[in-house]
Amino acid sequence: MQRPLLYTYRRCPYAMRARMALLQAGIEFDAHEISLRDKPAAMLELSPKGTVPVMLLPDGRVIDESLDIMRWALEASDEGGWWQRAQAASCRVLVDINDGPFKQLLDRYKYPERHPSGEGQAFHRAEAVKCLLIALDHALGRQAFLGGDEPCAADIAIFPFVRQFRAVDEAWFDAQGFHALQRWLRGWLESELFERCMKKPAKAPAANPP
Ligand SMILES: N[C@@H](CCC(=O)N[C@@H](CS)C(=O)NCC(=O)O)C(=O)O
Repeated sequence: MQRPLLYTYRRCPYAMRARMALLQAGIEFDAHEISLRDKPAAMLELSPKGTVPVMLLPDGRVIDESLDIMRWALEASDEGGWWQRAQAASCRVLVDINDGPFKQLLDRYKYPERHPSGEGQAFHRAEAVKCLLIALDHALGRQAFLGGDEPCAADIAIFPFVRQFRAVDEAWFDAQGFHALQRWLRGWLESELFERCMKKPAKAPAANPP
């Protein structure tokens, strides 16, 4: 095996951030798109916890946390300083909030039917705004990206989750007046990096065409 193999799921925000980091670092990799309902035995053998992304390196090492994959990719090739800028305390705090409380609230907002007891969808949406989105909007009102004037790993670590949050109710999100956050989100949605990360793998030609 010459290239890393990434077990991935196209719409998973954790897998998106890993793919974006690999692409940004210019690392060629093979992607194995999985079904979350029917995970490949080979992937579970490498990482029994059963989450994507999982990356198998040519030397046999396995990395099965998205932030670790990002670090591995960007440390290997970080001419643009994407990993280094994301180590600022302000960026690390935002990524921690994103992966912790914000993700929990996002799940409750996105899948209210899975959390029938307790507070309702609007409550979790409002809490998610207080928990992360206001801080993001303030940070992005001062500078173009989370780590300064240039993009960094914190931007691509958080962007897929904000995208998912907006997708629950785009009209509501767009009416909230998060101008800086919306500008940043739009920039990433329209970026070449995101387009490449979402490209469906070309179907292999049939071995015996009809
Ligand atoms: N902490 C892990 C979380 C990854 C994760 O939870 N991925 C989800 C998909 S978005 C998953 O694989 N869930 C397992 C499942 O749905 O069975 C990481 O950062 O890589």
